[in-house]
This record gives sequence, C-alpha cells and structure tokens, in this order.
Amino acid sequence: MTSNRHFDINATQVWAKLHQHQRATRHLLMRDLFAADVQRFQHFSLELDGLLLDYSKNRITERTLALLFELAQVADLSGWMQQLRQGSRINVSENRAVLHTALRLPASEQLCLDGRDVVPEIQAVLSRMQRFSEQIRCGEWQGFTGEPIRDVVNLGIGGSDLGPLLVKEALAPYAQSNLNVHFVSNVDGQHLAQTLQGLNPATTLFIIASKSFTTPETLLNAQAARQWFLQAGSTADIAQHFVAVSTNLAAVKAFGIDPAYMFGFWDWVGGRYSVWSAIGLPVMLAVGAEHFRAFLQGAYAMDQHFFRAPFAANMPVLLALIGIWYNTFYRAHTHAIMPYDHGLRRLPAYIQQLDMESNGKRVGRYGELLDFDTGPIIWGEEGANSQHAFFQLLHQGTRLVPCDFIIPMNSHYPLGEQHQVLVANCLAQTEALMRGKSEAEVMQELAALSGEQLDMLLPHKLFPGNQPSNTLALSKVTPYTLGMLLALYEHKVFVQGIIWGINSFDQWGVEYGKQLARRILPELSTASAAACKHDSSTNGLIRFFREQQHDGYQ
Ligand code: G6Q
Repeated sequence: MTSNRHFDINATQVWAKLHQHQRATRHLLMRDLFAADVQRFQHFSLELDGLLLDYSKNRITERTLALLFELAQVADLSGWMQQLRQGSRINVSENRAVLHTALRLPASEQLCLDGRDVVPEIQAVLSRMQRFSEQIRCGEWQGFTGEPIRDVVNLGIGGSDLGPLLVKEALAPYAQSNLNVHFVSNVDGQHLAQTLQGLNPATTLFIIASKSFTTPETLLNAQAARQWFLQAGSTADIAQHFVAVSTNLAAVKAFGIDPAYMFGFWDWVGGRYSVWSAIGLPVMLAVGAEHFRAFLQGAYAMDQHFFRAPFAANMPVLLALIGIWYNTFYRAHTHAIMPYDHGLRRLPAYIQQLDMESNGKRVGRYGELLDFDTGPIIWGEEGANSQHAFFQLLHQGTRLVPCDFIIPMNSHYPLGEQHQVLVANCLAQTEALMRGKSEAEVMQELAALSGEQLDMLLPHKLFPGNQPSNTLALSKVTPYTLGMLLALYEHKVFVQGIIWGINSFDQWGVEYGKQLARRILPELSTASAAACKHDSSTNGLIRFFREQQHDGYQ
C-alpha cells in the first residue's frame, strides 16, 4: 500500500463505515456510556512509565475503536511506522529522510542511513554539547574580561525556538540558578532590545540557532546582537561570546563564528522536530547534560512503545485515531491543549507548530486534492487561567471542541494545598464537560424559584455536556516524562498524517508570505518613488507606512 501513489483512503469501505457509524452514534451521551459500563475508565485508559492516558471521556465505543484500527490497517500504518523507524525518505516533496527518532537512540544502538551509521555522529555532537555546557556551567568558560557567563541568549525562530523554550521553562526546577537562559525569536526589535536590557556583554553568550542559517529574522537579530556586543568587546572576543547551532557550516563561517563552536545537525531533522538535536543546547546549558539525556531517554521510551505496542494499546495511535474521529468524521474544526502546569504554559504554542505545520495541508503526499477535513486548529492556554477566560464557550457554546488536559500528579512547588486545588479544577472541568447538567438537575438547584423567574434562568443554567477530552496525567514533570510527552505528540501527528495521506514533514505553506515580504521591503522606503503594484489594500497600507515615517510618528 505504501508505494501505491493513487491510494485513496476516503474511497475505502472502512471510511464509509466510519461515516455511517458516526451518524448512528452521534446522539449517544458519554454520561450514559459511563453509566452502562462502570469499568469504562479501565477499558479506555493506558499507562506507561508514569504517564497515564485517560481517553474514556470520548464519544467512542469499542466499535468506534475497532473501525478506527481497521482504518489504520488499511492505510498501512505499520508499514509507514517501519519506514519512520528506519529513516526512509518519506519527506517526498523535499526528498529527505525523516529520522528525528535517531536523535534519542542510546549510544549502543545502530541506525544506518545510506549505508552509514548515524548514531556515532549524533553521540559525538551530544558529547561536544556536554563538554561545552559543563565549561559554561562551572565557570571555566570565560568572557572577554575573564568573568564567567551569566546570561545565555538563544537567537532562533520557529523550530529553533519553540521546542527549547518550552523545555527550558518546563524544566525550570532543574536549572542552575546562576545562569539565565533567554530566548529571542521575533524580528520585532522590542524582543531583542528588551532582553538585552540589563545584560552585560562581558558575561553574555549568544547561541545563533538556525538550521538553514538563512532565516532573515534570526540573522538580523544575530547582527544586532553582534553590534550590541561590539560596543563593549572587540571582534577578537566574538569567539567567546557567539556560538552557532546549524547545518550550514559555510554560512556560520561567513557570519564570523569559529566552526569549532558550531554544533551541527542534519537535514533529516525537521525544524519542529529538532529540540532533541543541538537545537536543545540552551536546554542543556540550563539543566545540565544529565537531565538533557534523561529527556532523550523519555522520548526513546515513547518511541519504543510506539513502534512495538499493538494499536489498541498504543498511546500515540489512540490519540491520533480519536483526533481523526473528531476532525474528519465529526468535522470538529479545532483541538484545545490545556496544560495544568505553569511550566508547560508554552505547550499549546509548541503543539500548534508541530501539528499545524505538519498536517495543515489540503493536498495529499502526491499532490492530490483531499476532499475531507485534515489537521485541526490547535489552540489552548494553561489551566486554571483558561477556565476564567474561554471555558464558557467550551461548556455552553455551539462548537464541538475536543480537548487534551495535561496535568502532573506532583508539583515541584508544593505550596500548601495549591496543587490539590489545581488538580481538582482540572478533573472537575473534564467531568463537567463530559456529563453536563440536565434540566432535572438545574430544576433541583433552582427549587426556590418558580414561574417566569424559573423559565428565564433555566436555559442559562443548562450544560449540554458530551464535550470530549483526553487527560494526560504525568507523575511529575521531569526531563523523562517531558521527553515522553513531546514524543507522544510527535507520533500522534505522524499517525494522523499517514492516515490522511499527508506529507507531515514539509511546510511549503510558509514560503509565499516570505517571498512577498522580500518584495514589499524595498517599497517601504520613504525614498522609494516606485509605484506599488499590489492590490489597493496593500498599496494603501504601504503608502500609509511611508506617510507616517515622514510625520515622524513613533
Ligand atoms: C519547522 C519549520 C520552521 C523553522 C524556522 C527556522 O519545522 O521549518 O519553523 O524551524 O523557519 O528555520 P531555521 O532553523 O532554518 O532558521
């Protein structure tokens, strides 16, 4: 099936059966399913190394899952998993292998790509990262005045920012306190300027993180950082204060960074899958090599589980299929990610890129137009804050919004009863979304009212319920469990891409805007007399920009 270029999943019998099954079961209420099966939690949950997935609060039955597993079989998911595992060139539009899982293999393993074992190279980079981070962390690496480094600023965007930023924040309890790690991604000068405020060039190290080393946002920030540094240090001092993470040696050299301080990775690591590579250097600097390796081990454990477990006991496969059930068969437009952990507050943004850049596609792997719904809009916010913001719509709005709730069972900061309150809130939300509140229950609550007053209030107090959610409960946010969690989502996205027939590893959709920005940039110049040849809106906005520059507006 894998090699069949014209395979249409939506033309299969199981596809039609799933549509039929959706029509036949869409009126089922989850509260009734729970009442009918007191063991529903046991039947629809799964634990692996301190990570529990409870998927019982979904609009599914055993039959739904059986059909979804059949769908996965028809799509030859096992065959594709095998290809991922061995690094086949499944990124067809870029003719690249996909091998981010190799980044978390233990040193004792082997994995050959084009006849060459990639594991020793990966381990060599990890060892160099380790030596470097130990030098920085113990103060042996000195800035140009002989002082140790106190601040590290990672300059990178997209995949060269979101992963390391999330992991560094999530693992803050493991960080060394005398080293501050900052992230600057936006080309908006505010981001760099505000970050550099109060930093001392003599004790600051910049990591220029760019796989391609051609990304304008990152290179502009890198140049601005160099200017800032050269106000205090000299060109000869740059080697002690600028290092690079990239696959582009020539461009790194051209920027003036000594190749000895470049940490490399490979074209078979996609940007949004790169936190496990040298892109994780700021994380290693913050938490140390031992914890970074534990992070890789957690991901490796999830990889092993994914590659080996049968579909019915396979966390990424289950999450993916349940997602497809809603996205494609219920036509739910969005999927919310709700981490009940302040350290994981950037998780929605991270998964937004992982999922939407991978599966936000309307053509299949071989260019064919898909006539069904694919990747959802991913959004979310940390709990409990989100409860006081948008949960109203989840409980009483008109949309179907499947949610993932992510919550650690133990906190690194056990202040009084706060963690119990957080957990209670999280569980209460999933319960309320599932069961809703019936008319009889509301009537009971409003027993003191009658007549018009009761009629007026009743509809406002009803909760339809039947809103699906998964709960991912971690024993604690540790490097290991975090590695498992992120690898879980990577594989979920992979499985969905396979079933929809998408290439999840390219991102052509982000190119067009970049192209047009290059054309517009010279036209913004107030000295430019050239007539703008865009639509009247874009022309008008360009003209307004020019006028505002003349008027000296800030
Ligand atoms: C991720 C994308 C994208 C990329 C950034 C930064 O999968 O490809 O987000 O990570 O555009 O690219 P560089 O690392 O090459 O600067």
